[in-house]
Amino acid sequence: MSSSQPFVASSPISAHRSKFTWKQLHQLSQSSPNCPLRTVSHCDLDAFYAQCEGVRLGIAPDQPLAVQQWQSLIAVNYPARPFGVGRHITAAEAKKLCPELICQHVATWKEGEVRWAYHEDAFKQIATHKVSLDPYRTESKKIFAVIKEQLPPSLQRVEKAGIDEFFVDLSAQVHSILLERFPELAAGPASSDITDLLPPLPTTALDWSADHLVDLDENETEEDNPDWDDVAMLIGSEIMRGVRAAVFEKLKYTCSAGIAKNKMLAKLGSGYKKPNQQTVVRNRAVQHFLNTFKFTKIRNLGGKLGDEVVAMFNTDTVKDLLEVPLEQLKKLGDDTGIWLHRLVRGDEHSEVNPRTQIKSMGSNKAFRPAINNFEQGVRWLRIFAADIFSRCVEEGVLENIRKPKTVTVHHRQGNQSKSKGCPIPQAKTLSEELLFDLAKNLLAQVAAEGKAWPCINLGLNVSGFEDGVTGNMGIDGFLVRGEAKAARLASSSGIQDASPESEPSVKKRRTTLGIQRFFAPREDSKDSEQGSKASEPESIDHSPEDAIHSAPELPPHVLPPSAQGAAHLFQPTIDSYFCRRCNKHMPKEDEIEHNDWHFASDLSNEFREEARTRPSTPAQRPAPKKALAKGRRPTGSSASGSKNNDKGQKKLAFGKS
Ligand code: TTP
Ligand code: CA
Ligand code: CA
Repeated sequence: MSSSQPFVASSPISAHRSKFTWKQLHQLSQSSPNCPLRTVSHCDLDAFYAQCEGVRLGIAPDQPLAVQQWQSLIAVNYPARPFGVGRHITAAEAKKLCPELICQHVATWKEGEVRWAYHEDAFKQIATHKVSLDPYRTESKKIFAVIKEQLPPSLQRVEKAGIDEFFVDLSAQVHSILLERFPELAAGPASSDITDLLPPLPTTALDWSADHLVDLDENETEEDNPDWDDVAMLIGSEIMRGVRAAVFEKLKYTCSAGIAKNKMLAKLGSGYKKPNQQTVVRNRAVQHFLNTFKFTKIRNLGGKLGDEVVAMFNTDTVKDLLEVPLEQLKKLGDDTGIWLHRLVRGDEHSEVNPRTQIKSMGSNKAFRPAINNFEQGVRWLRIFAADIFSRCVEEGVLENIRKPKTVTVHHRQGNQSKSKGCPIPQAKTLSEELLFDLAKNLLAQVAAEGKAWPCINLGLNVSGFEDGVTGNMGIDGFLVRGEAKAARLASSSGIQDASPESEPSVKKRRTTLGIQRFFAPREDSKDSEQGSKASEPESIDHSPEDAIHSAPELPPHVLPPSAQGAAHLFQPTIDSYFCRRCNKHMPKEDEIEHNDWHFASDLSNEFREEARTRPSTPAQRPAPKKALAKGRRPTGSSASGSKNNDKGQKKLAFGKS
């Protein structure tokens, strides 16, 4: 991984003027997603879990190595791949193909224990152990830190996009290097007109030697004069070579990178040549590059949306889709059609979002054989609580830096999924015991509704992470008051609300799903037992007792559709969030706040409704529809459905070897 310094300021000047303006150069410094000089990278670790195990155990990098979960392989290093070893075969089959293969089992939590460990016989213990991905999360954090260290603090924009991948918007740094290297750019425009074109660029030394370059589009030739966007890409590529070298030097991990004008292309680029390589998709090569792909390989087109497009237009190639007129694509819905029309042309402008904070975390376990009673369930909840709590500690809950707001138990019996959630009391410091108690109560509610056993999947999730409570009485203050009360009620009494009532609402929502069902968060990892993902809306229906009189005030962009204009105008991007309740797209970063708004406003509405219908004396009040136990009042929450079941198990294939 050598770094090149290909620019000489005094080099001959090309006769051709640039097609870019000073204004666009300025946009580059602002990391504007619409800047035509934009430079984005995606970086993905090679055979990540396998590298983690290799480094941890001091195994030579050329030794074939796979990571095993029960009988399956979940990561295979590059030396093992030529033997035909891959995720599709079992550990036993792999050993036959490659007798020297080392199969390292992932760490596991043993039922009843509160620490994970590497257990020798773990592969036999599917019934009593659960997988821990902690070791990989820890390495992921180290890698993230090294990447950030490598980039100038004031110019960096890094987004963690999965356990082993990152987006970096290199624009601002590229801008600063351009100005350093090219005095003609540093000098600024001769006139005050920022729409003037940039000076021609030096023709020498676009030295791409260390990179894999994607061939140019048909009507472009290498002899065509390069422009400043090519230089921007080259500088971006140099930066990424440095970043990758640092990750290797400090942590001994190799990764591959893609450099392009947007996230979608950068991501396709990082998978294009692996391992330990980087691919530059120059702007003039975009269509040529994209034409080689099936569109189902593009992020967000690998799932249901991709299937639907294939079925509708009878093709899975980008090339064929280019022929489909926009009007036809709009059969998928106007927004989706426009989005797709742009996407297959490489036109995508989602931001690299440096908010890398975890918004939710979950711990769950699929049971084969199923578990059959409450006590067994509770033993697993103890592990889940320990697992989640230790991760919460890393998030800074003890220092009150960040705190989750909600805890939810997910339960599956046959093909019936149920989720029950309650607020986490914010007044107390979060503890493992508290999480466990809340979880146990929630499971008790599930059990009390009957038909809970045998259970084939149980999970615990905390969500709605927010920065520590401050003095402001915005939504935080509102929720703190509401939650404290709700949690008191939840822990002191059984919580009602049988799923038959909540099921229809989920069904109804399902039928109204539009593009959002295609954008369900997808965790990079296949392991369905754990993983943190971007937050998802929790369906929480609190009782009137929990309600507060008025909904909180929020900035206009998180107001519901009836009250806002901004979200209406928002164009969906590869990363946008779709609110299924408002039927609107909005920037991903508004998701949490927006859902908080719904949460708060639901509480408020229910309170008002309750106040309106409440009989004047207690004696006149109707009995709870379904009380869990004698003397207990319905107070809680319920939601059911399978929305949390997208475990992102689908493999992303990018034509790797
Ligand atoms: P990937 O980045 O998809 O794959 P990889 O890093 O193993 O290999 P590559 O060099 O092709 O990028 O996934 C990252 C980790 O996530 C992977 O090491 C293990 C886990 N994972 C699974 O457990 N199951 C899966 O199906 C996939 C795709 C990933
Ligand atoms: Ca990877
Ligand atoms: Ca990955």
